[in-house]
Amino acid sequence: MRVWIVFVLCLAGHAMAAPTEEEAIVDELVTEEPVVEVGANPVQIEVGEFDEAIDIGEEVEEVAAEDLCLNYHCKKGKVCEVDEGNTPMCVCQDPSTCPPAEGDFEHVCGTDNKTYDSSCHFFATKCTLEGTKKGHKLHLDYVGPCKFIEPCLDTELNEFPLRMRDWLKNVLVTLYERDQDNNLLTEKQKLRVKKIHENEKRLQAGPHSLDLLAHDFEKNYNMYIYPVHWQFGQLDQHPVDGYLTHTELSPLRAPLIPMEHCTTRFFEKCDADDDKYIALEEWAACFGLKEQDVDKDLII
Ligand SMILES: *[C@@H]1O[C@H](CO)[C@@H](O)[C@H](O)[C@H]1NC(C)=O
Ligand SMILES: [Ca+2]
Ligand SMILES: [Ca+2]
Repeated sequence: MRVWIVFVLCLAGHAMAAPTEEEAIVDELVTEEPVVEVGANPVQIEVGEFDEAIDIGEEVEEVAAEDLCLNYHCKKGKVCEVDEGNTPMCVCQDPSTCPPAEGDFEHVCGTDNKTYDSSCHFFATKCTLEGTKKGHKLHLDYVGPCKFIEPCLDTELNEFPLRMRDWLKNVLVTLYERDQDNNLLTEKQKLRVKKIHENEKRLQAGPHSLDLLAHDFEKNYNMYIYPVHWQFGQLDQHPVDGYLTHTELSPLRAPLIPMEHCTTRFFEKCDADDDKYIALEEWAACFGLKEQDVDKDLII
């Protein structure tokens, strides 16, 4: 079973903070409760929600004839059907067969700035547009209904990586602290995070002034190298190739946009060569890492 990670972004005071004790639950998915609470801070974010969007291919496994669809996986927006020749295949899901949304929190906003009832409705609709230019350009933009998002000013854009970097470091340290039986981190990862954890000069989680964050980055630069790589590795999964597609970036980007109006601009700028992929080198540069510190081996 997939492990779902609920991160909490506490954005009060315009600061990204690490998850607090009760709020960040790392758990197997056992409930179907609303996972994204928009409105009151802190906002819970279900990072697992969007990785279904990833094309996992249409793989066939040996199954008993009676249920050929049982182990036949279709990407989100498609469902399995058996054709006349008894061959299972993935076909577009009819959006009307999606479970009805239980509230606004299930709504998603597409890059067409249209609100869809749920991510199921979104992907089913996207599937019907497959092969068209419109379908190719349509992505899930963010969670929640479409809304007006303030333009991101240049000064704000420059502040964004400072807070994001600090937040990544805190997420990782928090995972480490709760890792006793969950095995969220591999032994190798734990060793690396242990060093950050033991750093006495480490800034505690919580809102910090931008000056302090900038100062800390300069002073404790080495401490930030691993968290930036780690996050890239978390996202670069389908496939693991050193590049992030829009879909791979979605688990991070989609919940962040409604709260952080510079998110879109930040990730657009990250793709420095504008090829629609964020390469590890581009990602690292976005977070202020030096070229010589980009290391593919840190990810595995
Ligand atoms: C997107 O839709 C929202 C809500 O309908 C609207 O307020 C906003 O201005 C739109 N944004 C763009 C970029 O058109
Ligand atoms: Ca990839
Ligand atoms: Ca690129």
